[in-house]
Order: sequence, then C-alpha cells, then structure tokens
Amino acid sequence: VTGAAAFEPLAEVKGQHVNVTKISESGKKQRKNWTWMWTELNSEQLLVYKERQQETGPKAGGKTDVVPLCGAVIEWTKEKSSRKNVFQITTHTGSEYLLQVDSYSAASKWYDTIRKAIDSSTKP
Ligand code: I3S
Repeated sequence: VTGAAAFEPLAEVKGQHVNVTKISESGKKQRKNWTWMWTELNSEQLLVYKERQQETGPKAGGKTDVVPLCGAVIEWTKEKSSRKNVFQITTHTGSEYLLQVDSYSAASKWYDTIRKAIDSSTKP
C-alpha cells in the first residue's frame, strides 16, 4: 500500500492542558494547589509539565511530576472540588490527583484517553 493509506490512523491526542492538583501523596493529605499544567501520556505514565511539549524533538524542561498508571484508578468526582468536570487519579501507591478543565468535552476526552492507558498498562 502506498500513499495516504500507508499512514497510521491519526493518533489520539496524547497531550492536554489541564488544571492539576495533588491532594494526597502516598496516603498523606496535601494542600490543594490547582495549577494549569501540560499533561502528556506515554504507555505507562502521565507526565506533568509546566509547559507544553513539542511533539517531536527533545523534551523541554519543567517536568514536575510523573503519575504511574499501572494499577491506578480513575473516577469522576463531585465531592472533592467545587469545580466542574473534575476527575481523580489514584495511583497504586496511594497518591491522589485531581484534574479539571472547564470544557466538558475536553475533560471527558482526556478522561477516556487516560482510562484506556490505565487499562492497557494494568493488564498483563
Ligand atoms: O477542598 P477545598 O479545601 O475546599 O479546596 C479549596 C482550597 O484548597 C482553596 O485554597 P486555600 O484554602 O488554600 O485558600 C483553593 O483556592 C480552592 O480552589 C479549593 O477548592 P476547589 O473547589 O477549587 O477545588
């Protein structure tokens, strides 16, 4: 096959700006501090950066956190914040992150993409 048909189907979005706050670290409650961050998925982790990363080439600095997805749980929550479209990721080590965007479609798209990554990194 040549031409357009030889290309991979358009990759799903693997990066997204969201508000992030870590509310618990290894089971210990943290002070909420919402920050607008660039989050990016690889197959095993959600990477959290201060600035949007280039799609190709070396990664810019500013990586502030790495959220391991293997054994993580993702769920929508209305209780943990007064904001809309908030979902929580709980890691297997007991760290809890809230992620939020005002746009419901952007939030649910990112939720679904992360959930799929969790599912595939959790399955043997
Ligand atoms: O869960 P909380 O404590 O109501 O969260 C709010 C506070 O963390 C607040 O910070 P300070 O209490 O440090 O001033 C934040 O500014 C708010 O954004 C938090 O609430 P939301 O509902 O936005 O997650």
